[in-house]
Amino acid sequence: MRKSSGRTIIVGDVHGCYLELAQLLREAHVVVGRDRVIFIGDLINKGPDSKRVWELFCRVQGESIMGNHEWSMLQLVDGDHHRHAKYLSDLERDFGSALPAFVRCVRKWPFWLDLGNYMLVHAGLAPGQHPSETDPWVLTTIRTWDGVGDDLLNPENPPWYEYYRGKRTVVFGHWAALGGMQRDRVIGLDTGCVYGGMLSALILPERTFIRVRAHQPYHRIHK
Ligand SMILES: [Mn+2]
Repeated sequence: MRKSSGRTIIVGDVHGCYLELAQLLREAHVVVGRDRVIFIGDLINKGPDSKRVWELFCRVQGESIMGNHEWSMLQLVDGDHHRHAKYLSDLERDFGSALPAFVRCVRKWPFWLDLGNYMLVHAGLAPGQHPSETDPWVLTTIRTWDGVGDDLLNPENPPWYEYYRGKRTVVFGHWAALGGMQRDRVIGLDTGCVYGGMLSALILPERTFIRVRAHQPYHRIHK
């Protein structure tokens, strides 16, 4: 059992940036078994070293919610069509014989996590809806809200968090172009490490941040 004195360290979108993750966890002085390390999803793809990210995730006894990249991996493994099919062959090459163990691990990840004062979700929430009644597709991909939920990415529409009225502070990733954001009850943790930005973590209960600069851009950003 974890001691109550442990911190909770919530890590933004890693996307295979192993070196930056290792540095972030070092700077956070993570105590394995005492501190709770929770990832916001999208540990894999785009960056250089998804497998080593997962190995480090295991070493710190990490937990994660589902990112759209892990979810699309499960869909591909299960034989469903997905437009990001090319990522699976990259993962097969990167993970080799360890891929089935990673897939088994990811199948246990929830789409959201309620920490009491904080609600964790990879992309965001639909207005007025608890994540338990929200389509996982929305939870893992939403950026903007069109009034009905058909078009979750249109930059002409307001960001989903403009509509958020809940009590808990929502912590999310997924939207690197925001460059991270912090409001009263909304915290964005994706600071675009894989695009040459930074890797961010939120430390609770202090509500402080640690940020590590990317060693280099590993992938081109697209909207
Ligand atoms: Mn994402």
